[in-house]
Amino acid sequence: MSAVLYRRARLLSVSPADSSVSVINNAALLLDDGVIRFAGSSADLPRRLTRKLPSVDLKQQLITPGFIDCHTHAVFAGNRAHEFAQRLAGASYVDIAKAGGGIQSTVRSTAGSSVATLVRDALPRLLALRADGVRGVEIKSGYGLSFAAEKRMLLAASAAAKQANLRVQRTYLGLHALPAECKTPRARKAFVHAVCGEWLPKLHALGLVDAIDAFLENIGFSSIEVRQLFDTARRLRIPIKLHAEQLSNSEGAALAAQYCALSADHLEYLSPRGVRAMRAANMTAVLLPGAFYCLKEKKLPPIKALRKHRVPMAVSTDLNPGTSPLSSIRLAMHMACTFFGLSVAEALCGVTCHAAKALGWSDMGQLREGFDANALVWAIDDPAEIVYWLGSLHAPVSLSDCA
Ligand code: DI6
Ligand code: FE
Repeated sequence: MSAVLYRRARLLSVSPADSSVSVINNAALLLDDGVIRFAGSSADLPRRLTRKLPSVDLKQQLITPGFIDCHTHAVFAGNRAHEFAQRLAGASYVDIAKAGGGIQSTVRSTAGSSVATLVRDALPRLLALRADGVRGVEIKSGYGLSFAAEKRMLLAASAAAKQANLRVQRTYLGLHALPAECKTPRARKAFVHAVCGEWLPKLHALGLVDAIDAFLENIGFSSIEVRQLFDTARRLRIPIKLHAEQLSNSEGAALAAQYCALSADHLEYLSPRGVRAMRAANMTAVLLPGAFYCLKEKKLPPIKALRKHRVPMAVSTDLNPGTSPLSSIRLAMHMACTFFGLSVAEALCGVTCHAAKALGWSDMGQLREGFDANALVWAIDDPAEIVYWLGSLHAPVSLSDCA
């Protein structure tokens, strides 16, 4: 790929330090080999950089960084439309899970699926995210629950993301649910031991694990169990994430902070202590309004406290077959604003610079020199329109497609 200069653009500049955004008018972008070499006001563009370069007139269109969906379970087989009907008839997520549905239902359809089937099923979801502006995605395993099936999920995550032309972080969600056959305390212990002592080191050695995650919850795993996973991850230097405080407060965010985790995610029941611990550990709070909405949750994540303590807030779809069958990052942003009270600027930072931080990616999510060049072009006037329109109207196009 050779260098191209894009002229007469309006650049969306996001500021991770204070979650603000601004627009640089009459700006230029110089891209070379997938990397931004210059982004800023045309007046500041060094002449020596642009000599003899092909250039494209963007006619003052708005350019933003490619979005990052930093929490998804996009690889799975089957769906849970029948549970949606049950929930409409009054059953709760926890009732359904206790009756063997929920995550177990997706495990039954996913665990026996081949990599090819998992890729085929995941691809349309990833392409839907891409059409909405996503250029980087995190994908979790967690519906396999055996070494072989989790391995297939992680392989499918790599392959599907590649086919959808998305950068990917593959997260081994080792402690998501207990296999149905583990009925005794002893079997439970053996499962946790296998995940932490055997499978994680083996999957890591195969180069399939970019991060790990667990579901710390009454209906999930205890802090003692989650600690075992975190201890192995720390020993292997694998970045840590946690589903924390989604349905109740277990002080999971504070536990994750002890391990300097990248993020704690969901957080509706996050305590003041959890907020302070996240700040002290420089963690990102990942907000998942799609799950909040589908579960008809009433408790809001403590946005004001997160803001006050300057904990960066990322926004993501949580794309999964149970609690958030949502494949639009823009709808997730809209919900984060309407339900959680985020500002437009916070929502835009939430899918760019803060989402990058939630994944430990230091070269994506901003239009800056040295950063990933996967930028988006929007046929809109006001950046607020990115969040405001509902549905597929005004979808962005890739900057690299503008010739
Ligand atoms: N929390 C969630 O929202 C997803 N996993 C989790 O730990 C839901 C997964 C599912 O219901 O299939
Ligand atoms: Fe999740």
